[in-house]
Amino acid sequence: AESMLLLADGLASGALVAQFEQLYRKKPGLLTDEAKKSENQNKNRYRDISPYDVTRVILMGGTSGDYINANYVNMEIPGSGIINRYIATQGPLPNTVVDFWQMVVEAQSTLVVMVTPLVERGRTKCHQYWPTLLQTLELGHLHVTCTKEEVEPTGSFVFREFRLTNLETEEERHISHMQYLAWPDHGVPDDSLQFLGFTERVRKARVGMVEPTVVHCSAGIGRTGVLILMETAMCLIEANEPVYPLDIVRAMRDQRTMMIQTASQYRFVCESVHRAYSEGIVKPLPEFHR
Ligand code: PTR
Ligand code: PTR
Repeated sequence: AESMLLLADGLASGALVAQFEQLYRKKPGLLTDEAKKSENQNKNRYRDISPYDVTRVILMGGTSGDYINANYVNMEIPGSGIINRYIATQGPLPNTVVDFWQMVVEAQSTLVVMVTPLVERGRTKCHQYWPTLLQTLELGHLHVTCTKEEVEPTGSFVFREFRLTNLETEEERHISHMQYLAWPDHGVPDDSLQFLGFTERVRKARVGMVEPTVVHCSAGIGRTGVLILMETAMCLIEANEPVYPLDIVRAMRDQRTMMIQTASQYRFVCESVHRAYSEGIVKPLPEFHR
C-alpha cells in the first residue's frame, strides 16, 4: 500500500520517469561478443540489440551454431517462493525461424507471448513463423500445425494453439500463442484496461508453470519489457509485496539489455500498475495477508 502511494507521488511529480532516465540501459561490464561474431550477425534483427553472453539462450541443436538473439530473464517474487521464468527474444527473421522453434522445444516452453503485429506502417516487424489455421509448417524434423485461432471481440488480441511434432524424437507438444496487436513499437498500447486484461490472461495461463514463457516483440526489449514488468507487478501485488518499478527494470536490464525502451512506455506501465491496484483489478491473495 505504501509503495503504491510512492508510485502515485512519483508519477505526479515526474520523479519516477526522471529516475528511469538515469538508469543504465545496458548493465556495465556485460559482454555481447557472441552476437558480434561474423557468423551470427545475420541472426540479429537489429544491429544495436545484442543479447548479453552470460544470460543468452544457448541452442544445443541450432541450425548453424548455438546462437540465437534471446536471453533468460528470471523474475523473483519475494515472499511467495515464485520465480517467473521467461525467455525474452526478438521477433524471428526468415533465417531464424527454425532456431526459434528449436529454442521452444529445448526450453520445453508451452507458451509464447507476442507483443507486436507482424507489420506496422508498412514495415515488417516480425516474420510470420507459424502456419495459418489448420495448416502445417514443415521445418526439417519439426512440424508446426495451427489447431486453433481465436480473435478477441475487441480485435486487440489473438489466441492460437499449435501442435509441435518432433519427427526425430516422435514427441508431440502443445503450445499456446497469445498475440497482442494494438501496440506499435516505441509506443504504448492503445488502451490500458485491454493491456491489463491481456497481461492477466498471460498470467493465468502461467500459474504453476516452471518452464520459461517465450516473450517477443520486434527487438525483444521495449514491449517485451513492459509486459514482463506488468506481470511481475501483478504477482507482487498478489503476494502483498511492495512494487518498486525501477528495481524491476534494473532486474530485467541485468538479464537483457534495454528492457523497456522509452520513458512513455515506463510511465504507461507504472500508471497501469497503479490502476490495477487502486481499481482492485489485482488484489492481495488471502494467504499473503499480514
Ligand atoms: N534499432 C532499432 C530502433 O531503435 O528502432 C531497434 C529497436 C526496434 C528497438 C524496435 C526497440 C524496438 O521495439 P520493441 O523491442 O518493442 O520491438
Ligand atoms: N497485513 C496487512 C493487513 O492485512 O492488515 C495488510 C498489508 C500488508 C498492508 C502489507 C500493507 C502492506 O504493505 P505493502 O503493500 O506496502 O507491502
